[in-house]
Amino acid sequence: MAKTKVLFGLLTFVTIGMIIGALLQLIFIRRLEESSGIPHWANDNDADDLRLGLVRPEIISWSPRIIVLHNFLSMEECDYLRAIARPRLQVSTVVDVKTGKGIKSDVRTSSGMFLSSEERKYPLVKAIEKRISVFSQIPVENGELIQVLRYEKNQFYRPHHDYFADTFNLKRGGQRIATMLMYLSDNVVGGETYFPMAGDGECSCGGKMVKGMCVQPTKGDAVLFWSMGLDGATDQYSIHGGCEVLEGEKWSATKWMRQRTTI
Ligand code: PD2
Ligand code: ZN
Repeated sequence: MAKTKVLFGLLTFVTIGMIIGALLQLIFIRRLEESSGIPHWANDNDADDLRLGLVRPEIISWSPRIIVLHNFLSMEECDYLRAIARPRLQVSTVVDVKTGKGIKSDVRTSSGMFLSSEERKYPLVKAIEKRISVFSQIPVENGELIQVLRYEKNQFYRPHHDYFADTFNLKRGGQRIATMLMYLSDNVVGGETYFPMAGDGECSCGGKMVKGMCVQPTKGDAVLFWSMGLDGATDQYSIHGGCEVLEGEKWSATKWMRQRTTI
């Protein structure tokens, strides 16, 4: 009986010792994580919306100012935007400098649609708009409605500026300051976004070697570029185009941002 009691006591002692040891180890690991700077963003809705820790910014040019934001959208966000856009696509237009209205043109041969102001309130769209606003440091209200574009084989968007050359479009919201161009599809050959005045190298644009910088349309990545310089004047160097798609379908989503609120 005495032996059993001793054995039981020993077992209890060892078990309690093991539990305390495990707890001490957990505290130690937690402290180590905290000191290494790895943040604890689990269950943080803001961090989820901003994809903190997932988005990787890469500055590719200061003049014109261009930043590639790798992993900016999740695959689900890309698929969602494509799904709501597909049934509503129409032949894309460009702004007529005389009237400020949209007109069909062979400068741009894609199809596109705009999300509605009602769709801006959908949680997924809201999260994307908030992310665009934080990474660009431009208020959500200054953003135009998101445009989704589809380029099929041989379609392109000739080099142009996103800032307005007409006065009509300046009335609501002022000039366009910056553009966030998000890529929604993979497996595209060609379809690069091309900046002829950036860098002093060469790149492949729709299969042709050109002077400037080209950004590959990688699903989930985004390119943020500025139509105005740090001096507040429109930046002619921000000229850019969508290279010809050689294989596959390129889908992109554009958010243009203005000097003032558009709402
Ligand atoms: O979709 C593109 O690649 C593209 C290229 C240049 C879109 C725009 N500009 C635009 O929407 O302004
Ligand atoms: Zn453009």
